[in-house]
Amino acid sequence: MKFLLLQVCLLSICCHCFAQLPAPNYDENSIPPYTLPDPLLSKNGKKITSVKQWETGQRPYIRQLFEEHVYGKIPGKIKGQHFKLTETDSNALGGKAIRKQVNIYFTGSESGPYMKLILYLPKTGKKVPVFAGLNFKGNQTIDTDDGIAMARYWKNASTDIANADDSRGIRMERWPLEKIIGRGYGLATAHYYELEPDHKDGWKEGIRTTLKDALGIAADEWTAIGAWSWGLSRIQDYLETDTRIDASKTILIGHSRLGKTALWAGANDTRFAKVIANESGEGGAALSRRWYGETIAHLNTNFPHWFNGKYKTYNNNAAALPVDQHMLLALIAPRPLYVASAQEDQWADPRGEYLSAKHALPVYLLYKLPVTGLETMPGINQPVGKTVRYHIRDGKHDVTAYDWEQFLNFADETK
Ligand code: GTR
Repeated sequence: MKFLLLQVCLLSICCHCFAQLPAPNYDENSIPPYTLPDPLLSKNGKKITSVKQWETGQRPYIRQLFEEHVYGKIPGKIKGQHFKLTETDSNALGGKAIRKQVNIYFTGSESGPYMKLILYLPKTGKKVPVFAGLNFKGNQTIDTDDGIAMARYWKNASTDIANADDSRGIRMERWPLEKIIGRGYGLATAHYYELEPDHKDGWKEGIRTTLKDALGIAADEWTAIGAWSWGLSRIQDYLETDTRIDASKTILIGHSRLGKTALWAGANDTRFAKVIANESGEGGAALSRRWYGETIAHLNTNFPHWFNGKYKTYNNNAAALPVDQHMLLALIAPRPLYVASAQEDQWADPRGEYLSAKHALPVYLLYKLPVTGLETMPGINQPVGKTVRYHIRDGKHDVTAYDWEQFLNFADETK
């Protein structure tokens, strides 16, 4: 009898597990039919037909739905925030660039929380547009130069390096500085851990705790993705003060979880002129209602700190969400948007990322912007689309030279 009870118990625990976390689906033919919410249908069932209706009513309403059901709140900046230039190297990258390192102090105090920003600029007389994005493993990983200040969290949850110096330059391929500079752009980046360490208890050390009183927001009212997004806006605050930079043209870029972050930051902060989400997947560009690859339940189980409490109620029930991710992409309109996928990154559902971009187009069309090219999903390595661009390249989940080549072309072509 006892044995039987134990078996029943184990079975129900297992069923519970499966109910929480189904195996990912990778079969197009097994995707149950779904209906996407219409970004242009108002709360009262009225069709939105003008930019004015979109900007004054529908856009704020949809942004608010994402805040409430998915990513949590986004506070503003703190009075007293200030910047301290800690280094200028006029001969960085073998003389090709200017490098600046800046501490962004989030409050009036230098003993309060801050973030280390690194900035590379071409040596031109003119103001330049800058690519801005967070990095995964610290500023010292984007170049081997030992003048780069070491990240405070160099040994983070996703870093298996034995000592700090071994991490120098390990992510150079993801940040092709010479190429970016050579094309006339700057690059600004900071380590995302400085805002909130990326694990379920990271909020206790991160700004959701350390800035709780200064921001007037409780830790559980927002999320790790919210905290990282907030940090991107603080980078933009700095860029606006630098006379060598054209901060009206900042191109926000993020990969994977930081691609989700870039989209949420771009949706909240319209100072970002363009947004690039590379392989941002579930909870990023990919449609949640399409049962393919990672699901909401996977996200919430593996990364409970990324999204808010309400989002957990949609585990295995994406149809109940009042939004889907094409509506997040629509919040970027009318600004140029790039959604990028990789063929071997099926976990992120490339087709779901493409469809999401396509279904955001009705909002771009309100602005009468050119949006052709996304009618059908393109083949491998064939970027398509004008204001909203999409590619799926060959290879795995990563940021490659191919991706950057397309992003730079996109930045040039969508001035
Ligand atoms: C994965 C996660 C994805 C994506 C990725 C990343 O484990 O399931 O949603 O964000 O991490 O950030 O590299």
